[in-house]
Amino acid sequence: MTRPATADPDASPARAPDDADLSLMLMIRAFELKLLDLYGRGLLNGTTHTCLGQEYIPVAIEALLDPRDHVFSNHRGHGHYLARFRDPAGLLAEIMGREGAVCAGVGGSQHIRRDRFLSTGVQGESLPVATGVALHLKRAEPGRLACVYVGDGTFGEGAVYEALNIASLWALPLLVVVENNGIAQSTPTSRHLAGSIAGRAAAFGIDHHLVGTSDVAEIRRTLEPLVARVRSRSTPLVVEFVTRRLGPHSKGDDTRPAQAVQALREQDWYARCAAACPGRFRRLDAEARAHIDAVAAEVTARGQSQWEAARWERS
Ligand SMILES: Cc1ncc(C[n+]2csc(CCOP(=O)(O)OP(=O)(O)O)c2C)c(N)n1
Repeated sequence: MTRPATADPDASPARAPDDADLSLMLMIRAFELKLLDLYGRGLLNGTTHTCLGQEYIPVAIEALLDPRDHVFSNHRGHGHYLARFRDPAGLLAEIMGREGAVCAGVGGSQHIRRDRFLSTGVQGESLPVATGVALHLKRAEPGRLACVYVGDGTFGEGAVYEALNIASLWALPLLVVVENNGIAQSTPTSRHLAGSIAGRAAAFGIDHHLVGTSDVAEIRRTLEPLVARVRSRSTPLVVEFVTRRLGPHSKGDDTRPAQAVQALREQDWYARCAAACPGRFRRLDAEARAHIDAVAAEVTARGQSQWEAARWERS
């Protein structure tokens, strides 16, 4: 689906999530803002892509998954990781290369492996890998699925189509979550995607569902039976979220006019939830920020992580 970057697809009346979901969304938001702050103060090395504006997607999806399902994430994957493990200290230590890092600091922001979670910064790489894992799950663990998060821009990668072809042909339990934020780095979706994501799924005979709301309860209600079908029938499904990237692509590289970004901010789930339940929102937001401030202070004070090659080779 192509659309102007400023369209407001989230027309549903503002309803705030329950405390647990809202706290998790706010924790992810606070984490991402803290990364930009640390980066701005010269305390973070390398690169990092925040999911500001998209936090509700993994929060909604993760509740539909089982810990034994596999999750494949991408370069914009902090929210995917935090929704699964709720471990901001381990992730921040990983990004900062400090003791206690999830992958001893060798993966950084984009390349994380933990249990059945794997992220990569190589666009399109996770689709074929997730498809292979879905084949394994179909044979060895029926009822389990592989969930892969992918951006609209990554639909320009040929590997995506090889994976969709095989997933459909072999009826594999693959859940493809497309985070269509209307832009890929600096190129609007309307200028890089011919046709639509739905049309591309249809070309492979794969069901497609479009989500235009950021209401996590509504998203789950709609997706629950569809995800159950991926498990029971072992068939792939593409779920496309119409969402918004509020931050730059990585740090200081936003090419969009300031008014366009401002328009997106006005449609953000954060603003909607704040308006829907101001008192509860303020309390939970303050708690989330205080939690992440404390995590950042504690992790920043840790020593450098040590990479023990032997330990990783054995695992
Ligand atoms: C194979 C490959 N090509 C190019 C890049 C550089 N790159 C990183 S993110 C990105 C844009 C991805 O856009 P999209 O899939 O829409 O995800 P978004 O950043 O919008 O979340 C590009 C081109 C890369 N990491 N890997």
